[in-house]
Amino acid sequence: MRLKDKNIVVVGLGRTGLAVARFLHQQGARIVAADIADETALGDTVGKLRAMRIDVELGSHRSSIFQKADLIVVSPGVSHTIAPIAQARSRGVEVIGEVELAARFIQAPIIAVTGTNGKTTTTELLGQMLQNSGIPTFVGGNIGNPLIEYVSSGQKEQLVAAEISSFQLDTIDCFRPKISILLNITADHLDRYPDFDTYADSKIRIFKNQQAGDIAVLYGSDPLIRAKTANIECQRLFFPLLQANEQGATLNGKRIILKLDKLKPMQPEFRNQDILDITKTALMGRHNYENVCAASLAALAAGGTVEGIQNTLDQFKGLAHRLEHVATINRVRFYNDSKATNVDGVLRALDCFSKPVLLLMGGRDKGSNFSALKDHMGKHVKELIVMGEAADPIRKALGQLKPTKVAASMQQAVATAFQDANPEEVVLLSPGCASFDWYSSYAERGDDFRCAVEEVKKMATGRD
Ligand code: UMA
Repeated sequence: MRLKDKNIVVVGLGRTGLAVARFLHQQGARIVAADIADETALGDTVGKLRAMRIDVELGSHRSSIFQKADLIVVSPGVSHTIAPIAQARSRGVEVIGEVELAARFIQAPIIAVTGTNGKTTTTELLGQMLQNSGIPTFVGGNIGNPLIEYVSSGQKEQLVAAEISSFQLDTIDCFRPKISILLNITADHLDRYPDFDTYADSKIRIFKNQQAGDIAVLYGSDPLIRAKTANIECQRLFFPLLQANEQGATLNGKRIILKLDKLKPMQPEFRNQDILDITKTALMGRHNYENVCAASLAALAAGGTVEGIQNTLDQFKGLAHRLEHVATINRVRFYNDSKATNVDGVLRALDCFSKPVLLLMGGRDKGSNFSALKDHMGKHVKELIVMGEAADPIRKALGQLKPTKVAASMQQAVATAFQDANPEEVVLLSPGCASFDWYSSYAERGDDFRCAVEEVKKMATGRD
């Protein structure tokens, strides 16, 4: 792909947009960098762009900046359906996302991981399994470091393990992973997609360009995923297996049984029906064991060794903000699950606890159906504490089921929960919402929770 002297508009100037602009600048393109935010909101990004003599357009997306474009590259946070982009596309201008752009320059085979929940954990696990099998692997994508940064750096790893979101899949064209993973599809981002079907179809785009010889690792218990992938061209591996003629992995307690007798390439020492043991893993919950199955299958298909995979499972500590145990105070356990930004994430978290849970929810609503939590509220929750913009809709949907309190800050939510909790009970932040009402990211929200728990600890122990 030749970019020199091309007129390219980069839309959205977060981490992705800046990285795209840097890469295009390296390639000698003529760039306009656009964002609806103003200079103050974008911080030092604008200065960095101007230092490269890139034209910067802020405050709105004026149609005129797209008039002369040969190519438009959009960030994941920018919908490819907004009017000026749709108009440019209808005039024949090519519109792609950063993942598509990066993939055109990446020579190494790509293993792409998508799904509503569990993407980051699975991608991290996969990267470590391959590294521990002696295969140098770059890990990036929606996880936080755009793939285009890998291209710009000139790094050349043997494999690329990429977390890919539905937003990124919306703007692919030729992107073809050698191995794809689809972990699950449940309702999310319904503030951006018109309905669940459209969102699900975005996820299915991961298989769009896969061919015979490529591999798809699929969650086998979801009839929707089975139906939507029935006619894809590549080989399907399932977790769990439902039929005798299928290839994939089955979870049996804390053992994963691998059935891969028809799979190539494979390490010579791999024996069909080999078993992985997950007794030592720090990961909690069935959904995480499913993530382990998916990552293990993809790692094996990519040439990883059973030993490398097992070592990873024995050592993996889990990730911050995902069912992260942050403290136990007076025998009350505190968990930070700030990354649970949708209802399914909350369901999965609640399933991990047998003791009563004091559940902290809220944030910015993404069009979620909070009523889907009703059964789990009855089974697991002792008290609900709601906060942020979505406090009211959550309270209306669930408040009649269990004692419910409204908190004006994270600190107040944590202090209230601690006051109302008995020993052995669990205080769980699993918001079921985006964080952008009070915070810049789910990570900042999780950090705030951790600080609030620290405050409670100081008061409870009388120590500073
Ligand atoms: N903007 C416009 N026009 C618009 C809308 C937004 O100019 O119409 C601008 C905003 O003013 C802002 C910029 O776009 O300045 C933000 O773009 P961005 O959200 O794409 O920001 P990045 O920092 O590049 O982050 C993106 C991903 N963000 C989203 O998908 C919303 C990050 O995923 C990802 O880590 C990063 O690229 C690197 O690949 C975050 C995420 O929440 C973690 N992802 C969703 C999820 O996991 O559920 C999909």
